[in-house]
Amino acid sequence: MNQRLQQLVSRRGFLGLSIGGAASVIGASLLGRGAQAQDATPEPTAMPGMTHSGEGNGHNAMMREMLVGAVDHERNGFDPMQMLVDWDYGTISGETDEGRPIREYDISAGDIEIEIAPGIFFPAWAYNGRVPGPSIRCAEGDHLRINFANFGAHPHTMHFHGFHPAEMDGVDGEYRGAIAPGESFTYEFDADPFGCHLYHCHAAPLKRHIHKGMYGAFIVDPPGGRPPAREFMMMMNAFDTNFDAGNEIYAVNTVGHEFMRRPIPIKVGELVRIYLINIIEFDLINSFHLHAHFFDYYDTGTTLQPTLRMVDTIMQAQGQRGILEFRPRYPGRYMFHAHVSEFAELGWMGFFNAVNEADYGAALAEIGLNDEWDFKSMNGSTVRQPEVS
Ligand SMILES: [Cu+2]
Repeated sequence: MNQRLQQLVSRRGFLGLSIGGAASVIGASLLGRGAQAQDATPEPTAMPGMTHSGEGNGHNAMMREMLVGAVDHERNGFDPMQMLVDWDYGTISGETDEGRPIREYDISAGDIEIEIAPGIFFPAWAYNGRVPGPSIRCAEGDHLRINFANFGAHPHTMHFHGFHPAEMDGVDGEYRGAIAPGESFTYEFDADPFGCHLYHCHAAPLKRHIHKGMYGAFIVDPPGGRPPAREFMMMMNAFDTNFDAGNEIYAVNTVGHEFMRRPIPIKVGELVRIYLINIIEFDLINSFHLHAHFFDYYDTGTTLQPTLRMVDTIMQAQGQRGILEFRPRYPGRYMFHAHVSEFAELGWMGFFNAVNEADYGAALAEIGLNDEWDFKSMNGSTVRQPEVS
C-alpha cells in the first residue's frame, strides 16, 4: 500500500464512512498498487484518448491516485460540468423608477443526499436542490429580489456579499434573522459592486450550515461588461463525511476528480475566464494552480485591471474569490489543482483539454457535451454578449 496515502487515509479516519464509500475511495487510490480486493474494485475510468500502456505512463500513474468510477449526475440532479456554465439570470419582472431592471430569483432551501465521489454520499442542505446553489448573475445596478423559501428541516438564511442595507444581510438573530422551516422572505437590494461574489447561509452554527452545502456564486457584471471570453464558474468546496471537523473529499463544483475524468474543453489562443470562489470549511487556505500557463488575477473581481499579473498559483481563504484569465498557448491536456497536495489527492484536481479550433467539436463530443454547452460558456455576460467564435 502506498505509504503516503495510507497515512492520509488513517489521518482522515475513513473508517467513519459507510462501507461502500470507504471501499470506493480507498480502492481508488490504493488498490491499483496492491493485489487485494481487485475483484470488488471497479477499473479506473479511462480518460478520453488515454492509453493504458504500463507503469511508465505518466497519465496512467496519475490515474491510480484518483477516485475511480463515475458519479451519477442524474441522480444528483446536477452536473459539475454544466455548473461551470449555467448562470441563473433570474427573471426581469419590471424596472425601478430610475429605469433599472428588477431581477427576481426564486431560491428554496431543502435537505438532499448527494454523491460527492463515486459511491460516497453526503447528507447536504442545498439551495434549489444543488451544491453549490444556482450561480446568480446580474449587472451592476440591477435591482434584485431574491424570493427565498425554506423547505428544509432547519432554519436558514441567504447572506450575500456586496453592498446592501443591514435588514437584507441575512444573518441569524439580526433583523428578520433566520427563516424557519416552512417560512419565506424576500431579500431585496441593488447589485453592487461588480465583481465575483458569493452568497451563503448565515444561520448558526455557521460552519455547519456552510459545509453542508449552502453557498453559491453571485456574479455581478461591470457596466459595459468584460471582454468576450469563455467563462467558467468554479466553486472550490469540500465535505466532512464523518463529521470529525476535517474534510474527506475536496473538489471544484462538488464532485471529486470529475474534471480528471472529463477534461474541460477549451480552444488554443482564446481568452479563458474563471470565476473562482473558495468556500471550504475547516482548512485555512485553499489554492489554485494551473500547469504550463500563467494567468492574470482580479482579486474579488471588483476591478477591470488585474491585481496580479503573470502568476500560476493563487491562494484564497474561506470566502475569498477572484477572476482568473489566461490564453491556452499549445494544444494538450493541462492540469489545474489545489497546490495543497493532500487536497489534490482527495479530489481537487482536474484537466483542461486545449485543442485547436478544428478539433473543438470532437473534444466536446468525447465527454458528451454539445454546442449548447459551448454557447453557454461563451455567452455568460448579462451586459455584453460576445460573439461565438
Ligand atoms: Cu443554513
